[in-house]
Amino acid sequence: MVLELYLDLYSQPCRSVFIFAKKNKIPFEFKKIALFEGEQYGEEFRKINMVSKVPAIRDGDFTLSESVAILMYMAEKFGTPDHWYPADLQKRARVNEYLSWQHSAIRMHGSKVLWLKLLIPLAMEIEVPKEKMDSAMEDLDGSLKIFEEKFLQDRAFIAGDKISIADLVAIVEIMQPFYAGEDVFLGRPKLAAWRDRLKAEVGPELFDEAHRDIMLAPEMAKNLDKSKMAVFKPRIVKLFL
Ligand SMILES: N[C@@H](CCC(=O)N[C@@H](CS)C(=O)NCC(=O)O)C(=O)O
Repeated sequence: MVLELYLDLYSQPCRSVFIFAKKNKIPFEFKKIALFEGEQYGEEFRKINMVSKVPAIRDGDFTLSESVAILMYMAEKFGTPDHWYPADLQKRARVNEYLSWQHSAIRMHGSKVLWLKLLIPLAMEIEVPKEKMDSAMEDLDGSLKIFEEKFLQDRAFIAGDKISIADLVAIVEIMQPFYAGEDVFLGRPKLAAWRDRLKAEVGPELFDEAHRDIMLAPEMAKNLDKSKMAVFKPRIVKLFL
C-alpha cells in the first residue's frame, strides 16, 4: 500500500511535507482534505487524526500527524540524503533546535498575520483593530530578526551549507504572511537570499506548485462562501482578536 498523505496546500505544514516527499521522489497518494470545506471534521479523517488537523499520513496500518514528526519519519523510512536530517549529532541538534523553536514563533506569528490581514476581514467580515495588526507585525518582525541573527547567521542554510527539513519548515511559514501581502523579504537581503537559494535547491517548479493555492489566498478569501467560516470563527476570534 502506497504512503497516503492527507494534505491541503493552503496549510503551511502540509506544504513542507509535500515538497519533501516530491523532492525525494517518495511515492505517495495525495489525499486532499479541503480545510475550508470542513473535511477535517469528517468521521473518516478523524480515524486518521482524531484532532482534525492536517498534515497526517497513513503508512499501511500506521497513522501519524504533526508535520515535524512526519518529516522525520519519511526521512528515516525512505533513507533520504543525509543533509535533510543529518546523522551528525550537532548538525541534527541544529535542525532540532529550529524545529523546536518555530512553533510558537514564526509559525504562530506568520499565520496570525495571514488571518488578521486576509481571512478575518475578508472571509469573516470582521474589522481588525489597527493595534492588533501592528502588534502582530511587531511579533513577526521579532521572530524574523531571531531567524536571521540566530538560526541563519552567515550560513547558507539553517544547519550549514546544505538544505535540511528545518529550512523547509521555515520557508513555508514565511511565505504565509508574504502571500497575505506583507513583503517580509523587503529590507531583509539575507532572508531573501536564503529564500532564493532554497527555491533553487528545491526547484522553482516544485516550490511554486506547493504554493499555488496560497498565492491566490487574497482572491480566495474575497470569494469564499462566508458561511463556511462559521465553524472556525469562535476559535480564531479567541486566538487572534
Ligand atoms: N503542529 C501541527 C499543526 C497542524 C495544523 O495546525 N494544521 C492546520 C492547518 S495549518 C489545520 O489542519 N487546521 C484545521 C482546523 O483546525 O480545523 C503540524 O505541524 O502539523
